[in-house]
Amino acid sequence: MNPFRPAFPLCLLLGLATLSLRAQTGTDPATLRLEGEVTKPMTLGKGDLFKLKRTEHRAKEADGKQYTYSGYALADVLQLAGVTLGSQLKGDNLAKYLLVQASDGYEAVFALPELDPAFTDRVLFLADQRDGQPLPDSEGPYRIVVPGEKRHARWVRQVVTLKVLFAK
Ligand SMILES: Nc1nc2c(c(=O)[nH]1)N[C@H]1C(S)=C(S)[C@@H](COP(=O)(O)O)O[C@H]1N2
Ligand SMILES: [Mo]
Repeated sequence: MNPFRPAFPLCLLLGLATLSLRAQTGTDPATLRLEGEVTKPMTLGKGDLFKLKRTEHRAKEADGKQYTYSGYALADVLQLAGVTLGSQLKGDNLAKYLLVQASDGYEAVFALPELDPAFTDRVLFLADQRDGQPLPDSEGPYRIVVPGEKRHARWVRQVVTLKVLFAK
């Protein structure tokens, strides 16, 4: 018998198992793109984020209830791809901004100093949980949280791309 024959059904089985696992969790772990003015454009898998320190924020929603969002600082996420923050955020680099894009086409912009810990103590982050649970598909897997901002218009739901761009 051809020794390579058993490999085919095995691959098929593994493929199907992966597909069904994805269907169960409802989220594709590799959907977040880091692009533009970054050293290393990349598609993030959940494994990349697990390495980062988690941050959280308690927020009052429109329904009057308090929720705790948690996730990863945008500065840390962007640093995975390499971005000019900290000591590099000066001169021409001050004309760069972050464009956040969602799966429904919604977009919002942040100036880099807004998310740089060298400039501000406010930690803008990419939330993947609320009250310890993964965000529902209607919001997640990733949503921007902007602590202290009075309107939640930049709390972009269903984030698919983080793009660093030049304003000039
Ligand atoms: N992807 C996406 N994110 C979005 C929006 C949107 O239309 N699409 N609307 C924004 C606006 S204007 C507000 S006020 C908040 C509302 O969030 P909520 O539905 O969780 O209350 O989501 C923000 N994030
Ligand atoms: Mo809004």
